[in-house]
Order: sequence, then C-alpha cells, then structure tokens
Amino acid sequence: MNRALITGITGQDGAYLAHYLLKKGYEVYGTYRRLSTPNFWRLNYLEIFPKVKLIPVDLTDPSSLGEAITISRPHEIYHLAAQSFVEASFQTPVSTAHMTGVSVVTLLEAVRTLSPESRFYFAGTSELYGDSLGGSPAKLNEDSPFKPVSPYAAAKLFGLWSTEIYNRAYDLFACTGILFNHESPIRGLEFVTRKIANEVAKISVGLSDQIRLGNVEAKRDWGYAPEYVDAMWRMLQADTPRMYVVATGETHSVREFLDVACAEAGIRADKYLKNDKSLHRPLDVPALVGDHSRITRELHWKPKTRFDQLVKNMVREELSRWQRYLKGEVFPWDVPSYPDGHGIIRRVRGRAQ
Ligand code: NAP
Ligand code: G4F
Repeated sequence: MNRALITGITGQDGAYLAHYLLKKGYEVYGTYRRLSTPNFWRLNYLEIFPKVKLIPVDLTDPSSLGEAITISRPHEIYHLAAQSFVEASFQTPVSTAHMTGVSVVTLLEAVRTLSPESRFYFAGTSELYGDSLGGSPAKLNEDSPFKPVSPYAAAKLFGLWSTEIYNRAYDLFACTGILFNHESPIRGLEFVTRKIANEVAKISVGLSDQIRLGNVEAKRDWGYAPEYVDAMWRMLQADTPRMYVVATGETHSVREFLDVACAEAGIRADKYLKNDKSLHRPLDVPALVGDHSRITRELHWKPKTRFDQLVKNMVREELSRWQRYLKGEVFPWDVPSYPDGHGIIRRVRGRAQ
C-alpha cells in the first residue's frame, strides 16, 4: 500500500488531498499542531477524520518533522503546511520566514537523511511572480521571472530554490508546483473569496448589513481547490521531477467576484460594499494569470470549474450554512474536539517504529 505524508492536513489543500489519496487507496498520515481551539473541522466536513493518521508537528520544531517521516515511512511527501496568508506575513515577517521558508529545508534535510527515496512535493505559489506581469496581458509560465512583493512570497522563493537545490545536489525526487489561487467552501475565512461568499450570504439572510474590502481592483486566476490537489499528485507520479504552473488561464478582479456573488445571493453589491483602507496591503500583487500548458501537455491536467461556477457554488454553500444556522442546527463539522487517542500518533521512548 502506498503511504503519503501530508504536512498541514488541517488546511484547505491538506484536507482535500487526504480525501483524494484515501480514495486512491493510500495510507494517509497528516501533521497537525496543537492549538488552544482544535481545528479538525475540514476533516470532519469531508468525512475523513477517523481515516487519517495524525502526527503532532510544529514547523519550527525540526525534531517533530523528522519524527513524522520516521513514523510514516512515506513514499510521497506533500509539504503544504505554511503561514499561508499574505497579509499576515506583513505583520509577522520573521515567523513567516521560519514557517513558510526555513521549514522547507528542515524537512528536506530530514528527507535526505532519513528517507531519500521519498518523493517530495513543495507548495509553491503564483505570489512568487509578484508584479512581474507589470500590466502586460501575458500569461505567467515556468520561465517567467520571480519578483516577490511580500514576506510570504520571499519565504516561498527560498523554499522553491531549496527544493531545486536538493533535487540537483542529492538527487532527491523533489519538485515545486506553482499553484495559482484555488478556492472552495472550506477555504480559510480570511481569504477574499470565502470572505465575500460568507458575507454576502449573511447579508442575504439578514445577519449583516455591509461588506468591508480592501483593494477590489486586484485580479487573480481563481480555480477550484479539489482539482489542484490532483495536479500535486500527478507531479509526484511523473518520470522526472519538474516545476509546473497550475492555473485556469483566466483572470478576474475582486470586484467581479463580488458582483457574481451578490447576484447569486440576490443582493446589490454597491449598496453593501465599504472600502476599508486598513485592508489594503503595504504592497499588493496587482494581477495574476497563469499558463497551464506544460502540465496539460505532460501530465494531462486541465482546469474544469469556470469562474462563475466557482463563485456561485461557494455562495450557495454559505447560504445553506447560514440558513441551517438560523433553524438552530449545529454543524457537526463545527464542533471542536481533540479526539483523545483517536488516530493521533504519540511519541515514544527511542526510535519510532
Ligand atoms: P491553509 O488552509 O492556510 O493551511 C495551512 C496549513 O499549515 C494548516 O494545516 C496549518 O495548520 C498548517 N500550519 C501553519 N503553521 C504551522 C505551524 N507552525 N506548524 C504546523 N503546521 C502549521 O493553506 P492552503 O490554502 O491549504 O494552502 C496549502 C499550501 O499551499 C500552503 O503552503 C500555501 O502557502 C500554498 N498555496 C496555497 C494556494 C491557495 O490558493 N490555496 C496557492 C498557492 C500556494 P492550522 O490548521 O493549525 O492552522
Ligand atoms: O484572498 P487573498 O488574501 O489571496 P492572495 O493574497 O492572492 O494569496 C492567496 O493566493 C496565493 C496564490 O497566489 C497563495 F500563495 C496564498 O497562500 C493565498 O492562498 O487576496 C486576494 C486579493 C489581494 O490582492 C487582496 O489585496 O484580494 C485583495 N483583497 C481585497 N480586499 C482582499 C480583501 N484580500 C483579503 N484577504 N481580504 C480583503 O478584505
């Protein structure tokens, strides 16, 4: 049986990837960290909570990353855990550098020494391109220059080059996916797509009367997250490790997202939108659009969900959540719990077996 180790299994991509790999018959190990409030709602939502094996890891604790490899003996490692919110990286640049950048080398060192045959995927990002598009309508591909404009993207660039170096220096099967934005109903609430979907749904059911946004002219290439975890898996099944852009090839502004979302919820965008200067970033990537032709040609991956469909699906899901909330229903996936001993692998004296 194939074994996979996913760092950051409690996040959006980690949960979808775990679901995807379980369906393929993998034994799935995932890392989580202890928080004051347990955070397993996505695994509950996808109904995979008891099916994955959980290993406690903090990205800033090298021993825990090494232990995760020793315990899981993975054929494939997907390094998804990171401080992933660009805005927060301006508030906490040093810890972002540790979690999003340095952790990649920590994990690669553990792979080199403990499990050099494991295949390693690193979660790169379109944020690496920063403002390299410079107003041009060209699509970004694997040869486009990187010009990061946030501490988050600078940390990811360190991770990307470290992955390349470990591939070449130590012959590890290690590669980076340059994923453009991908969204879903289990996206973190602070990201603009889920924030909009959630807020318009609340307005529509009478629980809110405004939506505060920052730079609504920013444009992104937004895809549907479950399709993007399939791309990650394909990269680790390839004959050779390569960098791939994963994108839809279409770009839309935050304002367009808001307009489609409001139409779906039956409300008027101009009535509720409030521009909030405090939500503008010190630097922002103005526009992103990716060229997925390499991964389509070589690994037969293609985006399926179009922009309008993505927005409408996200809004419908939020509407349904808030309508059920108003009826007094408790969502099973919202009930926080640390399932004592349930699937959690604890450390023992000596080397993990
Ligand atoms: P996410 O929902 O924010 O998930 C991040 C994961 O990292 C969570 O499981 C989180 O744990 C974990 N994590 C954060 N800090 C940690 C720490 N100090 N120790 C241990 N675990 C820690 O992100 P995502 O959207 O799934 O993205 C997955 C990866 O792809 C990230 O590396 C992100 O930067 C990258 N990426 C995402 C996109 C996108 O559009 N979604 C695009 C390009 C690249 P908690 O649940 O405990 O917070
Ligand atoms: O949804 P966002 O926070 O995503 P962002 O910054 O593009 O980053 C996401 O995608 C990256 C891939 O390109 C990932 F690497 C990263 O981990 C993350 O998943 O913001 C999108 C745009 C920005 O231009 C932001 O300034 O929306 C703009 N925006 C306008 N008002 C807002 C808001 N963003 C947020 N989060 N909240 C607002 O109120």
